[in-house]
Amino acid sequence: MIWDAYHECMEPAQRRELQLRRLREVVARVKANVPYYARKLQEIDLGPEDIKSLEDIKFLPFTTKDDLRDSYPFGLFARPVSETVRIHASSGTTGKPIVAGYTQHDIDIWAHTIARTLCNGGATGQDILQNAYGYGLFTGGLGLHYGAELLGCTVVPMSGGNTKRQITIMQDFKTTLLSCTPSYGLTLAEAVREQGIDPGDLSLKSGYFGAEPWSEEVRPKLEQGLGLSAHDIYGLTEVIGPGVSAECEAKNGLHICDDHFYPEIINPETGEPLPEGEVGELVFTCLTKEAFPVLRYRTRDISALHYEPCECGRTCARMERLKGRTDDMLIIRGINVFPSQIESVLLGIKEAEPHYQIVLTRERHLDEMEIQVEVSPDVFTDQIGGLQAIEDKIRHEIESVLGLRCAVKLVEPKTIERSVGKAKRVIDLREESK
Ligand code: DLL
Repeated sequence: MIWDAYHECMEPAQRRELQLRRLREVVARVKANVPYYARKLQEIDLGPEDIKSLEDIKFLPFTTKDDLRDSYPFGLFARPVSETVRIHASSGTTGKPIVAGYTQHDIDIWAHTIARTLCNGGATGQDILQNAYGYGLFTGGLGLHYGAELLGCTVVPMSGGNTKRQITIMQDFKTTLLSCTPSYGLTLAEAVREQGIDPGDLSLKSGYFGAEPWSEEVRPKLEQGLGLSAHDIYGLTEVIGPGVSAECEAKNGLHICDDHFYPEIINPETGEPLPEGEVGELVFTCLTKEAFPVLRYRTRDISALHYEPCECGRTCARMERLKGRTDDMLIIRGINVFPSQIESVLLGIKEAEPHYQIVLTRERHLDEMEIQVEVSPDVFTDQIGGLQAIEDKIRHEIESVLGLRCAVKLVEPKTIERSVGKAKRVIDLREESK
């Protein structure tokens, strides 16, 4: 089912017309109501009337995470706080959180984009959604919740954690949809296996996994481990939360709700827009939000855009599965490494479990990388020689893919901390070990 066929399957020319009109409107709104944007637009002497085509978006200023931090908490709101009905925030790893405000209209838009997301993954109003994203300031829990209710699903607001109870509820309520981070999905799959439950005996049909990177190799682990079809869903607090884009059943990129969130790909070094299919930094402009619309927000997420219609009938732009972030790229002895590349290698090795950590240290000015990875319990009880051979195999694979030597340490099952939300994969001790 397509939730909003009118907007999701629009003719490209008609879509562009709608986007252009909304772009002019949002520029007018922020110019009138957000002193920061009013100043920026005045500096370049640009107003909504100067935007003649969508390509003119390139003249608009970027917004960065620093701009948001500098205006903490409500400085970039286009509506007084009294007109908002909800606040969310993302903690991030450094500094002040990013704060997002929503009017009732924004909450309604959000619920619609989530309803689209769920329908993308095959949901209908008959389904029971077990929502294991965290409820609270994080956008995952409440974001999914309202969209699922709008669609008519029965929502089980579990939040993250309490794994045993999650599985009992899943069995007793005959949950058909699951939403959580992919790393927590793996934790749930592991618990299902440990309890001797056949995933086929669960009622799960589709899973909505996002909020953190996951590689294509994780998909079969989630699908087989939980007996469902795994869909990638993407979003960020600064733009709205989840509901920005999601995979349909063709799983050929994530459909962007681009009548609300206008996407661009830019060269992260020069800021120049890049053509269709080229890999660069994702940038979003909120076309319809009232309380906190950002212009050309630089996400630091790396992807590529495609515009040809999908076999499912949707015509909106698609983004490729995220390749990483410009700021989680590790530079190890001068070589650029994304944690997702390491994950792909590990999951290609059958003895390795999808639970790992990358530990970086610095010894005598040289970066060292150790990959700690769990092996399955039956492998771990094997002889030491066997373990050594697996370590060598992983080391060799990593070296041939990344061109980088590293240490590999196989660790006992269950020694790497299980996440209930976003997993922490990289432990960078290089500053401390200098
Ligand atoms: O993680 C919103 C969300 C909730 C998305 C639930 C999907 C599901 P933030 O906490 O602001 O918001 O984090 C946003 O998480 O810029 C990406 O780097 C990363 N991220 C989100 N979804 C994906 C995904 C939520 N599907 C940041 N794949 C984004 C890879 C993702 N990374």
